[in-house]
Amino acid sequence: METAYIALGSNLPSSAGSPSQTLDAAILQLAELGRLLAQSSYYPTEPVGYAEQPVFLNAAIALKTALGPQILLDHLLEIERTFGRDRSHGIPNGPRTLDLDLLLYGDCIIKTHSLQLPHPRMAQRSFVLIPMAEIAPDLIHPELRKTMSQLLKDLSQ
Ligand code: PH2
Ligand code: MG
Ligand code: MG
Repeated sequence: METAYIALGSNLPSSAGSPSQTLDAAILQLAELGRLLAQSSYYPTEPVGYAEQPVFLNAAIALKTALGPQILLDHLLEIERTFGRDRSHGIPNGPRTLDLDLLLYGDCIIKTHSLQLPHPRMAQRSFVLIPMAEIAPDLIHPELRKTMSQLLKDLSQ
């Protein structure tokens, strides 16, 4: 069993309803993949990267799971599809019904084509670090050797 941290984001309505209803429904599905240990608040955040899109709602969860990291990622992509996410077209970093990013899986460091752990951009994104600092302030990033709180502090300086 390992603890995985997953970032959630939504800025378009899905079959579940509004972004907040989408996050509620997605977390219920994620909880089926193991044991939900923690769930952050939902944070409205300004879009990063591509500005001409609605405000996002972002969150993070901690999940204890027996699934390996690649299988877990496959399940995340499947859940994204359940909520109408279509990766075949659309603007990179553009609006989406649901985005699930595997941030951390225990202390694993993995660099393959399909999976990179820790998530390569997590330390640059306040919309990831704010919810992570809420649920796991003292968790250490296995590559950067800093806590989530410290990474968030570094970002705002
Ligand atoms: N996701 C992106 C790009 N930009 N901005 C915010 N605020 N929240 C996101 O989840 C987000 C983003 C690509 O995944
Ligand atoms: Mg993603
Ligand atoms: Mg993302």
